[in-house]
This record gives sequence, C-alpha cells and structure tokens, in this order.
Amino acid sequence: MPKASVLPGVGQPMELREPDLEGPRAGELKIRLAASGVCHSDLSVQNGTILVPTPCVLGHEGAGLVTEIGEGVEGFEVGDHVVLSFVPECQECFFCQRGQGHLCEQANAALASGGLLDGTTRFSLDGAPLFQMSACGTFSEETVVPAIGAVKIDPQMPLKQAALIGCGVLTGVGAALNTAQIREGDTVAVVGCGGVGLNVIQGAKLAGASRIIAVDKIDGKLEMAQKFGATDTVNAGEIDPVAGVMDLTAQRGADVAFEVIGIKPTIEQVINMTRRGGQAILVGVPSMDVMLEIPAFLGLVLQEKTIKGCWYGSSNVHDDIPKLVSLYQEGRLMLDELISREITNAEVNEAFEAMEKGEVARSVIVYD
Ligand code: PAD
Ligand code: ZN
Repeated sequence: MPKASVLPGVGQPMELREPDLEGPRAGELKIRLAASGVCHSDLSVQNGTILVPTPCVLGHEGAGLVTEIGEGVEGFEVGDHVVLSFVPECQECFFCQRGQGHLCEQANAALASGGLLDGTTRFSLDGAPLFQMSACGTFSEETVVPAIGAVKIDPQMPLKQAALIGCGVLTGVGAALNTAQIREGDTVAVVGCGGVGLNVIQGAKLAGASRIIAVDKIDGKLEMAQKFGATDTVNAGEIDPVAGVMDLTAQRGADVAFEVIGIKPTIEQVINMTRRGGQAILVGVPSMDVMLEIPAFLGLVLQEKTIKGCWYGSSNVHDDIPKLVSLYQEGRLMLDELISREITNAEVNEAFEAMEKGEVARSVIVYD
C-alpha cells in the first residue's frame, strides 16, 4: 500500500493515507514515482477553483519507473524511466492525427471523471473509490496510469528534474514555442512568474524574443524571472502593469502577452497590454464562473488582436517531452533552478502555503 497525499474534500487539508492500489488493467502501467512537483493546479483543486471529484490523490507533474505492465501494452519494459503526462495522448483520434495531441479526445473524459480512460480509478480507501487527478495521482509513492499517458525518457536524465517537465515546463515552454510561436525579435510580456510563468520566460528566450517583460507582484519572483531570461521587470504591486508594459514598448504594447495566474483582473490586463495585431495567450486556469466582456469593434476587430487559450502548452507529449529532456542535457533548459524546496508527500499542506505566499518556484516531493 503506497503512502499517498489525499484531498478528502474541497477546502480540506491534505491527509497522508495508505490507500489500496489495484494493478494495471489492459493498456495501463504501474509506476513507482521518484518525484512530483507541486503545481498551482493542485492547490486550485483543493480550494475548489478546478473541479475534480473527491476524495482524490492530487499531483499531475511526476516522473518515475515502470514496475508493472498491463495486458496489451507495447513499447515499455519494467524499469523504464517515464515522465507522466496529465493529458494522455492516444495518437489516433481526430486531434492527435492533426498534431493537436494536447486536445486528445480520450484524455477529456479521464480529466473530468477523476479516473483513468474508462472513468474508473485504481486507488481505493476503506473499500470506496479514491480518485486520481488528471489520470495521474503523483502525490503517491505508486500509481497506475494509462500507457498513453507515460512517455519514456533517457534513463540518464535525473528524475527529480524530469518530473517538472510533466506540467510546468511543458506548459510554459510550450506556450511560448507552440501556442504563441514567438518570432525572433518579438517583445513578450509574462504576467505571473511562478512555476509555469518562469517557463514561459525561458521558452520566450529559446524562441529568440528580444525583450521579455516579467510582471509579478513579488520582488523575489521578478529576480528569479531575470535569471530565466527576463530583460525588464514590472512590479504589479507598485505600478499599474498595463501602463508599465506600455511605457516599455513606446505605448504600443507587447507583440505577445501571456497570463499565467488565472484571475479576471490579470486576464484583462494581458489583453490590454497586447499591441494591435498581437497575441494575448491565456495560460492560467480561472474558476468556472469567470466571464470576459470585450468591446467587439474597438477591442478586437479594429485592434486585430488574437486572444488564444493555451492547454498544456499545445504540446505533443510523445515528441516534446524527449525534446525538453535533450534541451536540459545540452544545458539549454533550466530545471535545477526551478526546485526551490525538496519535501516529502506528508508536507503538501506546507507546500501549498509556501506557494500562496509566493515563496517558491516549485516545491518538489522526492520519494525514497
Ligand atoms: P504559481 O502560484 O507558482 O505562480 C503564480 C504567480 O503569479 C506567483 O508568482 C504570484 O506572485 C503571481 N501573482 C499572483 N497574483 C498576481 C497579480 N495580481 N499580479 C501579478 N502577479 C501575481 O502558479 P503556477 O505557475 O504553478 O500556475 C499558474 C497558473 O497556470 C495556474 O492558474 C495554474 O492552474 C495554471 C496552469 N495551466 C496549465 C494549462 O495547461 N493551461 C497547466 C499548468 C498550470
Ligand atoms: Zn500543473
């Protein structure tokens, strides 16, 4: 029985439990986790911003080893090192066939159900189903996942760093490279410099952006942003961030602006700091009741702005995860610097608190 950090219900603290874990069914893999990042989306499930059935094993940013292989699974061996994808990508459906694996039809059902591809979970607690976030559940020493949600990586890659690729890095770097397709020389603004935003910044740098304006309300985050490639900073606690970005761009606005927090005021700021003809990319996950109202002519038609959602960095996990591993190994992707704290999965409540206070880029659970 693995030790797992369980969310008993919305608004409740996480509890360390020892649930039962069934073996992998057909098409599934059992994984022994080596590490899991703690992402704001986990906190958003706990506080009810993101709706997932409870009780639930949270965690969706993990890496580990394959320990058991379900019937019919090809291409994996016991001992393989994998990064888990919170969007299992089947490579066969309408979206996967069109290079949009992040919108995979099979994944949607799993995300909403709190289970695996057939909607059922492999965890149980006192005989009752215990759900697993995003077909993952990486706040547990062990889990069972769909094989299409595991991506084999080079065994030389350290698993602690690899875990971060599973959500924050893939989403952030992917937002810059895939969703926005930043062009060389672009001026980019990034609002929210946490675990995901810092990766948008390093993605923008990789894409060749000439100016990267980091916006956050915490000085420590802005300092970190500079290490990841920001050329300018705006403290949103001190000045109006839209005016700040306008002043830095000859009052034109950014070619591409990213919202990486998930709240209405900053989404509106990002749309307003995007130049005519530019792109506003919405990465942060807002609560379901957030609605946007935009003047259709003056705000969109005349401005010719693109407002684009970003799901999982528009990534094809089967190609992009190994690419990010290579970038790290070549010294072109910063992962070590994202790990602010190493914790156990008994300390997720403290990690949530540290995240809310803006003390960390990422807390990372390291398993024995
Ligand atoms: P985080 O808590 O590490 O970072 C958020 C940052 O925003 C912090 O640095 C805060 O200081 C800063 N911030 C908060 N409020 C303001 C404000 N009003 N003005 C300026 N800065 C502010 O979170 P994270 O980076 O882990 O996640 C960010 C969002 O991205 C969150 O909504 C998460 O759910 C979402 C996400 N989306 C996807 C996707 O596929 N779209 C994937 C992963 C995470
Ligand atoms: Zn995440």
